[in-house]
Amino acid sequence: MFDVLTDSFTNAIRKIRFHDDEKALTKALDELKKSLLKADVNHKVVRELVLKVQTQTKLNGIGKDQFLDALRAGLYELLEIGGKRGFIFAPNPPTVVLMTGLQGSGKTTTTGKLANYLKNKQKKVLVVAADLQRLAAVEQLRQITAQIGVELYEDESTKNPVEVVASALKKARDGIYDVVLIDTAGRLAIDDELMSELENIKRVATPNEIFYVADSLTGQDAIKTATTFKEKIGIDGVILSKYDGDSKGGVALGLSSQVQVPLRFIGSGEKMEDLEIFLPERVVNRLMGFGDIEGLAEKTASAIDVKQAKKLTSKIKKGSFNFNDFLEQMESMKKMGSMKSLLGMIPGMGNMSKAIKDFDMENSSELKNIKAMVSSMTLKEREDPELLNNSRKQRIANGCGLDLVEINRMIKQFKNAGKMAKRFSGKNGMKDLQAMMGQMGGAGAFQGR
Ligand SMILES: Nc1nc2c(ncn2[C@@H]2O[C@H](COP(=O)(O)OP(=O)(O)O)[C@@H](O)[C@H]2O)c(=O)[nH]1
Ligand SMILES: [Mg+2]
Repeated sequence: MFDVLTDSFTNAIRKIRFHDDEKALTKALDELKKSLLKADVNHKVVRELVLKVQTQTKLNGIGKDQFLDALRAGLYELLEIGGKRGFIFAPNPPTVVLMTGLQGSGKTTTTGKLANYLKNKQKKVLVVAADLQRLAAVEQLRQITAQIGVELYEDESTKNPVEVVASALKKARDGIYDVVLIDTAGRLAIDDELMSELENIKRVATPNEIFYVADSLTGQDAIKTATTFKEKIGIDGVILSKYDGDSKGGVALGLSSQVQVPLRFIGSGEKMEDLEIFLPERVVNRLMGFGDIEGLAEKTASAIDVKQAKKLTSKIKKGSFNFNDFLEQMESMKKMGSMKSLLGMIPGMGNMSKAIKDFDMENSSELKNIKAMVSSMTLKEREDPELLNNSRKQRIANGCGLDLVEINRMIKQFKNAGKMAKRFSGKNGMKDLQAMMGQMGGAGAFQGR
């Protein structure tokens, strides 16, 4: 997320050359304004921010550091509205969350992503199917909850979402649920029917939080509809969906201050893992090119189970990393979502992530080939790659239907991965990783074959 915005931003910052005079400041402010407008940040928001940065810089003495400090403070203030971040648990479980939004905005998908996010935090979640407008809606939620292994509450005996919500909550309060997520119906546009249905659901659900799911592809319209929802039924947070699309990113920057409701999460893909918590300080860091180590660590930690990671690290250090470990590692990378979103979080890599074509782990033919190859190995061979002489390799090639050339390439790749992993597990790991990415010139190595 924030690729386009970060690029234009860091470019603007790089262009700033100060010689302690007002002309230089004006130029820098101009550059900043241009890059913000280019990213589709609302013009009023841009004007206010630029004015603030100008005033503050002048106050502290014109210079590059003062300018960057003022910019950082201004951005932070813009994003830090209301103080609520991510998911907030009620003092007494279950935390009840009402998901609202227009039809097609991504409510159901986002409900699934949130449920998945909470499940990874070891929370017991009940998802409630309260969109009874379309037959397919319940089925969609059934598939999503089955996929992530979260319980769904549905009631086919009624067409009234209020009844479904009431009985779901009764069940949740009797039970041991930490969180209840209620997926509701949307309309194509805001109308009275939608609002009164939501009002009724709100009355029985007494939610701790109402989230509004806004489609970032609708640009400034997303902000208008969020504002209307806020006025009519009250919302506690916005989740911006489809941030992976053509959106230039500016909506996310202006949203909190324009709607006066905090942006809590950002959805950036159709997969259940594609949800990120929106933390102002991280976003400011990323925008200013400092990367987001914390976000990276969090994403990695939620995807890899800690015990497994420890086991892996010690194996890597001992050099006894084998094919079974390799497969395991590939699987956990798949869980982490795209390479691209990870790279954007590494300091100094923001620019590079754009150059790297999204490498789709899930549908990667490479991963399928590796799996095929490993499954044609004997258990001994999997544990001890050194056993693989030419005749064994030929047998494996025949077994999995791949060329010997292909097998050799993958084995070589495996050995490199082992070496690389060993290097990165050392104390200069992050530096080494950056150096390596630099050598690769960004793209090539990760592009699917
Ligand atoms: N690319 C992308 N697609 C999304 C995202 N969130 C939802 N979608 C897609 O948007 C469409 C509508 O989503 P859905 O959850 O059914 O919307 P609802 O009508 O508000 O429940 C579906 O095709 C989703 O796969 C996202 O973050 N990125
Ligand atoms: Mg839906």
